[in-house]
Amino acid sequence: MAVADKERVLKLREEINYHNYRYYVLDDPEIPDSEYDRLLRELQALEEKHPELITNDSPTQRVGAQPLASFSEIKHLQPMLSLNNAFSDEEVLDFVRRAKEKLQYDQVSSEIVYAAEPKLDGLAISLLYENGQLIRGATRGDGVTGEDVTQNVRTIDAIPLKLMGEQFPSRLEVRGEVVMTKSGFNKLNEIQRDKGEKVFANPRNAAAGSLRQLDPKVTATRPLMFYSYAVGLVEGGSIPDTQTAVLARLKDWGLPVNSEIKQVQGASGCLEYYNEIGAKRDQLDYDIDGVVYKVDKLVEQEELGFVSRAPRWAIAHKFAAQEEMTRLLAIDIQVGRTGALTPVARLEPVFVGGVTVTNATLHNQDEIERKDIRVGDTVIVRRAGDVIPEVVSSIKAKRKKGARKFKLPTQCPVCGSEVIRLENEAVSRCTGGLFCDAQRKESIKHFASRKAMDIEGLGDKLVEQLVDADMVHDLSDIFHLELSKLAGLDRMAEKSAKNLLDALEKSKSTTLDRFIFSLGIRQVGETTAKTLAQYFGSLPAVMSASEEALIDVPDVGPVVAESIVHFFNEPHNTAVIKKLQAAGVHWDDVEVDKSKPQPLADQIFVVTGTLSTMSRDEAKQALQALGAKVTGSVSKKTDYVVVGENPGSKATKAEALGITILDEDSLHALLTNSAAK
Ligand code: 9MJ
Repeated sequence: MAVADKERVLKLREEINYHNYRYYVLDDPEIPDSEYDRLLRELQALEEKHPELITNDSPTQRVGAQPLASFSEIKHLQPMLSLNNAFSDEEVLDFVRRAKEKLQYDQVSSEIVYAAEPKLDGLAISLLYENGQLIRGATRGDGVTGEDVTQNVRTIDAIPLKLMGEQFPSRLEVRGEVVMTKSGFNKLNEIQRDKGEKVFANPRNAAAGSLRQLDPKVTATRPLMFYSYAVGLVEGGSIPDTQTAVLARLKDWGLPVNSEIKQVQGASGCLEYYNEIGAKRDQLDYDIDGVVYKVDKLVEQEELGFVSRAPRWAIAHKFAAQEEMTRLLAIDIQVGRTGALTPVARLEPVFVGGVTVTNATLHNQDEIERKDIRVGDTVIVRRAGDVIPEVVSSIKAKRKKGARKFKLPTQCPVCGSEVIRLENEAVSRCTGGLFCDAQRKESIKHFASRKAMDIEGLGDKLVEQLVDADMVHDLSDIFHLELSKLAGLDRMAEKSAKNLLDALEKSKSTTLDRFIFSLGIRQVGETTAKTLAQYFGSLPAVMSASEEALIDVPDVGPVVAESIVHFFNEPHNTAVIKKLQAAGVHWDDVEVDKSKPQPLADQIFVVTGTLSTMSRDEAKQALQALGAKVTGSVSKKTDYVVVGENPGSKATKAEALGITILDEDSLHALLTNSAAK
């Protein structure tokens, strides 16, 4: 029996290591996580039964060591390099030219081959493998000596405790970067926030903090990944003769290598790669801060050699920094279309993410408090990709004495109305509605925008002028603008005034869905507006729809339904709609397709529990397509309750009321039979 167990233990370890390799190195898992966990649990159980079978490289032994009091120092067997940086194309051209010169390449007719790699923004580490066993892991430190983080490194599933194959050198130092995935970082911060613990500023800091934990149990819970990009000492074996082939070999030995790495030729190949990766940057699930070019042939690397500790054969081509430091001059309040108050940071201009930034969002009151940001502070501003710049944190050490905490006003800075914040909402809102100039401006901008009424020439600046000059109070006023008054406005020639009036006239002929979208009803975007138009066919039908009727519309939930009913219950909204129609805004009603057979017309259904072949929403849509009404709660009026797995109280209530219960098979039968009618 013990022999069988021992064989099973060995087999399980092999299988688990293989699936780890499929997952982390090939990025192509063969089995679901649940199956992997099952294998691991089986191994744990067997090892518990036979503790004498436990080995240090068993996949169960990643966590286990006791917390340390401090980290000890480790001298790398070969120093870890640092890279010179290039911040412009010219600097890359220079780097390439110098390398060609030293290698005696013809500057015009021949090109050096480079390995081009993303520059991962994490923490560099060195792993030492002896006879294929992971012996220790160390941070880069000063390049010569680092900290011993072996216990923590062992908890990173992507790092093999044992190399694969047999041809590996007897001693091998593997260098690479530990990074935290962006998705993992976001989840981690959510958890930290829920626990009331410190949130991390960015994935790099989170990765560094996780690796420098004295308790490996904490590190084990952190979503860390590792990519290899170099070797240090190689003893008792050999490696191939190019960087590209070395990385391929590391991969064969079970070490993860980044999949974006590519061979390129010459400066043009390098710069092309830089642009390619730059364009992809936002889609990658890890942060990078540039790319690295390495002369591919190791003999050429040797010939090029070093200047102090930086190689002449490699360079890091950096992206424009996404985070910079600047001063927070003031906090202004912006009032949006729906009255939401957004605190906006006015900053001393700073070049970040490739543009000069003077404003950045502070999101809301809670965020300002969480980050403890005060006017006058030195702050870190982040602009990543096309995302709105934001203030990430403030540097407390640089805070001036007497800096005061910020509080959102209790009255709207634009109209003076009361500001309220609903329970469970992060946003504070002005209650002024269309009495508030800011909300009025924003709703007119929205009304005129391309996807709404598409009024050419009625841009943001003009809307602000019109409201400030008291020429427009509500949406309908824009259709009564006069040429003489318009032409009198700043930067408005008679010709453009005339064009605007023409555009206004043209826009009066619109479609029902555009008109619904234009009204700026909260929660009603372009798609919902289209759905409502198609479902109800006419504006009066939408305006008189009850919340129950609205919930029946595909993709309309209770929050959207409530918002729609609320909007049309406001007399000033209905008055504006009347005035718009009186001004000539018109559309054709939409034909609601009633020609299809409706075999389930007037039958009321409730769908509850989890269905295995379709989602509840799909079931709802299928029933509705046959004329059924699908509601959210069971009552005496309900005709059928469709019950999936784990149905809960609705099924109990249906039983109590004696309502017909359908299981998933019966639902399919009903749908098929009804459709055939
Ligand atoms: C990063 N950080 O991604 C190197 N690196 O090579 C890559 N760093 C490096 N290579 C030699 N891809 C020293 C550092």
